[in-house]
Amino acid sequence: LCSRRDEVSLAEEAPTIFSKVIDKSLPADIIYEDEKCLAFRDITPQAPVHFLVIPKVQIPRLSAARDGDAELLGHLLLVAKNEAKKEGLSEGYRVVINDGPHGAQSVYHLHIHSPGGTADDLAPG
Ligand code: IU
Repeated sequence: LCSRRDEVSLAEEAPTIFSKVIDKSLPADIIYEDEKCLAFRDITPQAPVHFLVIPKVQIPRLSAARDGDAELLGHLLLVAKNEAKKEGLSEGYRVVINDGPHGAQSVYHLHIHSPGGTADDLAPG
């Protein structure tokens, strides 16, 4: 038996606040939605434009992703770049995934950060 349950702690597998964004029980500024994912504005933006792209299935963190998630992960990246274009980030932006305690991950539902704006806002860190 090899389920995701074997690979991550129960704490990490628990539903997060993002499950409530997905089921619409928590209001969020959703900028894109399809059958596989959602994009919404970060509640504490770190740049003039800062949105998150999340899968509707709860993969807790990137390190819990499996080979079978390849198509979904690629889809999330393409949604990030499509939304960045819609947001007018023609000069560029960052695409960031925080993984685990040493990666400063705070919400254990995989998410891609796409912050963008002026170069000053995008200093490394
Ligand atoms: P992290 O990569 O897990 O550290 O990022 C979590 C992000 O989720 C962080 O930027 C928060 O501001 C953001 N967020 C949110 O947009 N809405 C929420 O209700 C919560 C966190 I809780």
